[in-house]
Amino acid sequence: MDTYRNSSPYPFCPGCGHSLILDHLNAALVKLQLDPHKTVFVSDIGCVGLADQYFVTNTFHGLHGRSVAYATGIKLANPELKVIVAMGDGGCGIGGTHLINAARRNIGVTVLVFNNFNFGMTGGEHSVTTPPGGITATTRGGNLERPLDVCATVAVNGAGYVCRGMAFDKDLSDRIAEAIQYEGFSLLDIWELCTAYYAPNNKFSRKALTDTLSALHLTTGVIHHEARPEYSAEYRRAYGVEPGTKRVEQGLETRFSSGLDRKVSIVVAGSAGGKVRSAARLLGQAATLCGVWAAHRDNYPVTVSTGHSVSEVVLSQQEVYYAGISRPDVLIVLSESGYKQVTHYLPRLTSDDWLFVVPEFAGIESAARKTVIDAARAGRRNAALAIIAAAMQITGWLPKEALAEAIRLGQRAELAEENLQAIAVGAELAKNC
Ligand SMILES: Cc1ncc(C[n+]2csc(CCOP(=O)(O)OP(=O)(O)O)c2C)c(N)n1
Ligand code: SF4
Ligand SMILES: [Mg+2]
Repeated sequence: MDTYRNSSPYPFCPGCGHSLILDHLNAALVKLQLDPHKTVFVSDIGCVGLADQYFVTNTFHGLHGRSVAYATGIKLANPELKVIVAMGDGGCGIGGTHLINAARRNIGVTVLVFNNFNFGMTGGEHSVTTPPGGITATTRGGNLERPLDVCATVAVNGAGYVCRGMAFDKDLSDRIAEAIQYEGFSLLDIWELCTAYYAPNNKFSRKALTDTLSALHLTTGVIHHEARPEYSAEYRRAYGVEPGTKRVEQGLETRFSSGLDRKVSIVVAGSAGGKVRSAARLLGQAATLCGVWAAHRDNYPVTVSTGHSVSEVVLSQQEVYYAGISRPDVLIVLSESGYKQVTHYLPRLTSDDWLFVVPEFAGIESAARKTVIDAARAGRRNAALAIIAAAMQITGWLPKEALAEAIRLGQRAELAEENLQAIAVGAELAKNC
């Protein structure tokens, strides 16, 4: 191919460095003769973010500062692609951590920083690279912040190829080509002029670029070049998988039918260690095996092995768009700490609802149909599942076979046996209620 540009002219202000850099990028692509179908041009936001649409490669345009994160995902999903990012100095500030992380991983992405020392698109505000004393829309008295050394930052964090240059450099396209050919993470910090804002506000010229480099003791050319393993290849080696290959779906196919004729909610209030969350998850899976939609939320303190553990499950024949519960149809109280979390539900329960409690809460007053269940036979850790099984039997919403199947499909044999027994205990208890 003799060009990777399409026929549209660039939209930039006269003299804007962005046009120069993009012409060098085009020359580099021509030199490398990359397959445009296997090349992805990821653009950031700002004037630089307009760039991708003038090229015939694949493109991706997203949020400000996130281009490197997108590029990382694209490379990881398909390591055969050449992924090139065009981002401004503004994007480097907003998405600086993505740059650092990409460098740490040495992911095979090439980043071209279109460094014009200000936010061009939004009116010339200062950025992380604005030189000391720089006059911008947001630093009228001169910039007081130390400018970020983009090259040193990524080099010290593991980037394999790092170079600083200027939009006016004759050999810029060669450096860009070198960077693209480098297998790991490569970055070029390319200094240039924003002729609408930074240059006129600071009488900044080509010479001023060089003077600023010396004043900041910065050098140009290839600053760092080392051979390091590239992340997407390492990932495939370490995990023995091809990123991007389709996973085998392990869906829960409908095999049972449910007696559910409306949207219902079940709240299970217990304590840490009482397997409340796993019992609620099994309930949701059993519902799915019956072709019922299920939403499941948990509430527990950050210190996971102590305190309350409350799970809320919403079941419906239709998709569940709202999983909030103002009044549960079934409330199961298993422990004091769980009880304290759900007391607000108690006055709302009506005679249509069910309240299942272990014997120590037999005294709770409620308008609901109260059932005291002693699930001690199932063991303290399995009481939640046993009472859920009993509740499903009493309400007729889900068959116990669906719960048993959810256990068999998702649990290790030793654990499955214990849980299947809990269901059997629950079904037995339901008969006596
Ligand atoms: C998160 C976020 N903050 C702010 C903006 C507004 N915004 C759009 S372009 C821009 C400045 C872009 O500056 P730079 O990345 O240096 O690109 P240039 O315009 O100089 O090419 C800003 C701040 C945005 N789009 N997203
Ligand atoms: S505002 Fe600045 S960065 Fe944007 S196109 Fe104009 S000169 Fe270029
Ligand atoms: Mg800029």
